[in-house]
Amino acid sequence: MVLTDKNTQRTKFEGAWKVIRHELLAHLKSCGMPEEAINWYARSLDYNVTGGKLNRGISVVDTVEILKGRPLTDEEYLRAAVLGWSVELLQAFFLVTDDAMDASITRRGQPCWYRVPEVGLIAINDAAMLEGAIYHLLKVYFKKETYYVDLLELFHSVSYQTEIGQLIDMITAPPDEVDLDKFSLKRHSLIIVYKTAFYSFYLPVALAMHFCGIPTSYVLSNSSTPVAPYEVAKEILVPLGEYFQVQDDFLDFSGVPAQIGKVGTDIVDNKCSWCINTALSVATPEQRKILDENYGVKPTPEEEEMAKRMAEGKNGEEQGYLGEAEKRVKAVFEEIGLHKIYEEYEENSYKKLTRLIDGIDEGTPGQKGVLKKEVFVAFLNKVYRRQK
Ligand code: GPP
Ligand code: MG
Ligand code: MG
Ligand code: MG
Repeated sequence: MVLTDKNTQRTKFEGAWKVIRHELLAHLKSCGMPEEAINWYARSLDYNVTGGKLNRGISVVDTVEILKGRPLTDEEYLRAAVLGWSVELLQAFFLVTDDAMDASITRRGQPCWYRVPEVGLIAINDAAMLEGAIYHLLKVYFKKETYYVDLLELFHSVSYQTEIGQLIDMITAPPDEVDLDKFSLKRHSLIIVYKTAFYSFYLPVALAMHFCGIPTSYVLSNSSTPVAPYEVAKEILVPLGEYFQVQDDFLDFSGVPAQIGKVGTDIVDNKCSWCINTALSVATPEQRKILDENYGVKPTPEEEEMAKRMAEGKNGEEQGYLGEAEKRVKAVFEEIGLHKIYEEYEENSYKKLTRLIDGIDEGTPGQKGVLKKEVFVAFLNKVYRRQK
């Protein structure tokens, strides 16, 4: 039952993409661009925007429906979906560039865009165009709205926050200078709040709130103290986003490519991930020595070649090819019981987030135009115990 609902939702959301894709390509045509440019852009959009889980995008539409408390008209649905697809375009922009920066091999079960032979460095421009598409769509669909500037400002500030987060993610993981003393769970938390939480969690909900006309401050019918709903949303969605990125870090270690659609690179890339920080906090001196000697160690050229061949072959259900150093790090992660520690983390996060959500005041039952717990419950249930 729930599954059918989810599939129907996805199909409907993908239906809106057809309209949006057509709009973007028609715009290029109207600029007099040659056929080959239009075909290139179409291929980049098809390769990079669709095919993911679409959680962020669909959440915008879901949140709008919850806040309005009724099904949307066709026109409302399309406009809410434009905001949802704009989040997916932002995500595509980040992923194309992130994969190049992380030297990743596959994404969503296919080679990363920059690794497609005829693409290479053009991926940088393709990524910028994926971002540019957002602002074109906002102009076409929202220019006349009083909240147009709020949408622009939100996309700009959240993008900037994510880029700041990506910067600290990258510079905490220099490829030629592995120093595990530089890592800490505090640094990790700062990285993931900035690089993931704002754009993946706060952005979709804040967009939906603007779309529904929720003001920056209101007074509930059962109290005289003003509420700042965007701040309330942030206080829940930022820790929810942190939990989501810890899951991403854990899946990078524990997931197989067929499950997560990508080959994990955090160990080889010397990333300040939840896994290494947790391992460091409990490692014995012997285990610490193994981590010091093997974390962030690049595979040999032969190992790298094997890893790429395996990723592109039919071996998706397998673990993927691991270099010797990476294998040794993973063995320590297993030894310290990382799976068990993660399970406990996951249960504690769920409890903590549920408590935060329970603390939201919705005013008197049925009060319209205010934040609702259901927005956050729906989000939490989407990510709780996720396997991809
Ligand atoms: C996730 O990091 C964070 C992003 C994809 C944001 C990137 C931001 C930019 C400004 C480029 P990750 O590297 O762990 O993601 P994944 O595991 O999916 O590669
Ligand atoms: Mg990455
Ligand atoms: Mg990254
Ligand atoms: Mg990751």
